[in-house]
Amino acid sequence: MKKVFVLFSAFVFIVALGAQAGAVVTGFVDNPEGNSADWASDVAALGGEVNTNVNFDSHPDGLLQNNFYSTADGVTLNIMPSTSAVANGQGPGQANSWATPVSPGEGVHPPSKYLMVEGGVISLTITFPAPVYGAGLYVIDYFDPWNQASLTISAYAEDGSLLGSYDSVQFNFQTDKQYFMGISSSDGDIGSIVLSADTSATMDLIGIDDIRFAAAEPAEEEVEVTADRLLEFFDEAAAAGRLQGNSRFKWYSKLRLWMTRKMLASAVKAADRGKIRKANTKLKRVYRRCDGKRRPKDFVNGEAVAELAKMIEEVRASLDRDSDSKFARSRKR
Ligand SMILES: [Ca+2]
Ligand SMILES: [Ca+2]
Repeated sequence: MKKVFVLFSAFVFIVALGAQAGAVVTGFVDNPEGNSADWASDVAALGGEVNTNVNFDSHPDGLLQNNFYSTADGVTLNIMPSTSAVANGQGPGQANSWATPVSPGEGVHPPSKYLMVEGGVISLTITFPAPVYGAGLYVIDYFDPWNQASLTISAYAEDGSLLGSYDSVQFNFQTDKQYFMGISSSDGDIGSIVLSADTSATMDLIGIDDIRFAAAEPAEEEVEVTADRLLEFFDEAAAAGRLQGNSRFKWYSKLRLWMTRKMLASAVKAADRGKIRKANTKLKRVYRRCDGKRRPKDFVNGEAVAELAKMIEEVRASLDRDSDSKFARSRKR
C-alpha cells in the first residue's frame, strides 16, 4: 500500500511539473522609464522579430482606418471611441504637469503622427494575422497620479481566451511624456492585445504611438541525422572519392575504407535494433578513426572526413537523447 502511495505521489509530482512548463505571460508596465527596453530584450530572447512599422507616420490625418496596416504588416486596429483620429505633433499637450507623483517616463514624444484618443471609456484592439510573442505601445500624456483611471493592457489567444492582463502605474506623465506598456508570452500565442481604460474621472486625453509587435521568426527546418543517413553519406562520399582509406598503399587503403564501412554498418544495425549503448560504443570507435587526431591513426581521410566525424557525433547525441527519454518513460511507469 505504501508503495502504491509513493508511486501515486510521484505521478502527481510529474503532472504538476508538466502543468508548470506551460506558457509564461509577462506584463511590462512597472518600469515607466525602461518598460520598452525590458520588453524588447524579453521578446528577443524568445526569438521574436520586432515590427515597428505601425507608427502612424504614413497614415493620413483624420479618423483611424482600421485596415491601414492590414496589407503590409497584417495588423488590424479598432479604436473606441471611433471618433479618435490620427494627428500630427508632440501629443495632447495637457497642462497639469505638476500633480505628483510625476514620472519622466521614456521622455517627451518626438513630434510625429500619432493616434489621438478621445476621452471616456476607451479601448484599442490590435489583432495580428498570426500569433506573436509580444506586443506593446507608447501612451503619450497619460495622467493618473491619484489612481482614478488606470490603463489595462491584455493579451488574448486566437480563440479569444485571456492570456494575461496588466494595469498601469500611477503617475503623471504630462506634458506629452511617453509611457510604454507591453506584454509577452513565451509560447508565442498572442492573437490580439487590448488597451482599455475609463478616463472619465480624470478628463484625461492620451495619445498612442509606435505600436510594436514581435512575430515569431520562420522556423528553421531541422534535418535530424539518423544512423541510416550516416551510412548513406559514407557510401556517397566514398563513391565520389571524397572519402578514402588512409594509406599510401592502394590495397591497404581499400582495406581500411572497407573496415570503416563495416564498423559503421554494424553500429547502424545496432541502432536500428534499439541497442543504443552498443551502437554508441561502435560509433565512438569509428569516430576515433576519422576525427583528425593522430592517435589512434585515422582509417579514412579525404575532403568529406570532417563532415563524417561531425555527423557521427550528431547521431551519438541523438541516440543519447533517445535513451534518456526511454529511461524517463520507464521510470514513470
Ligand atoms: Ca508616429
Ligand atoms: Ca493627458
